[in-house]
Amino acid sequence: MNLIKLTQEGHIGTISLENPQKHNALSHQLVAEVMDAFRQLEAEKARVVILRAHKDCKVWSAGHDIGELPVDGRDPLGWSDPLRELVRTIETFRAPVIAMIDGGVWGGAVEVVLACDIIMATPNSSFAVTPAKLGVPYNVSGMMTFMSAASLRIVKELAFTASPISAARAEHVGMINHVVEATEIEAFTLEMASTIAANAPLSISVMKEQLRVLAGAKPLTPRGFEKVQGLRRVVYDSQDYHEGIKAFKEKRKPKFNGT
Ligand code: LCV
Repeated sequence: MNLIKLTQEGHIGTISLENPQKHNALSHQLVAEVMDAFRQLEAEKARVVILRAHKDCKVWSAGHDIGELPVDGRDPLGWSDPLRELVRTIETFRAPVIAMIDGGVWGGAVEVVLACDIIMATPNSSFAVTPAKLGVPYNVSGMMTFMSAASLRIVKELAFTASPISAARAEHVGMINHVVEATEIEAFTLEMASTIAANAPLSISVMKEQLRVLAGAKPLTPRGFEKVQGLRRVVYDSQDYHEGIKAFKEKRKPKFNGT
């Protein structure tokens, strides 16, 4: 493991993203290491996991590794995409996962954070949902993660503007649990983790799974799902999708023309 750090103290595991050169972009390799860390913590019967990044990072995670987004007509966010696998790993991990945020969270990394059970952030943290900035057609379960975390109106503002919102605004709208000064956030998070770890793990585990199943119980007909998938294909086959990725790689603003 060289892109993350895994530590465990008693029943509390901590996974820290440690790839500042790439702003902790959620590459196949980084996600594979995080998922391996979760497997180890599962085996160690950890009762709480803290998911954080290295100290004093300006960017907690830059989201999906844009260099790994397919441009050959494949769904960029299909079932086996690393971002999708990481979100499912967090959601189904049998113990609570606490996201401890300091810095900017971008794109799919916002969904990873929202898939966590409890979120703390420092005042200078921000959250930007970026599909519209890149021309990416976000996927159905991903949109459900957002809908479970904020009101539809807030999700639409985040998705349509692709602009970052502050930790204070995110807390105000109930998207995150606490805003805590950078000097105190580690102790604050550890204290909450210790409280949870001292409670009954089986009871907490079943409540986490109940809430996941209930939150995901949405009426979506096969015809409705196939319609959405068809619309998404139009997007990831579009010139705009290719332009969004090309513009990022060429470090310039994209020029979208709606085709
Ligand atoms: C690969 C990167 C990345 C990156 N991938 O530093 O949600 S969806 O649908 O959009 C989904 C598909 C998704 O999650 O897409 C990714 C969404 N992420 C973003 O839009 C954030 C893209 N990154 C940035 O806007 C900037 O890097 C921020 C603002 C995060 C930091 O800006 P800063 O000026 O501090 P650089 O941009 O210079 O980045 C440093 C290096 O990290 C690479 C970037 O290409 C650069 O590499 P080089 O040094 O080789 O040029 N990098 C940053 N983000 N998501 N690589």
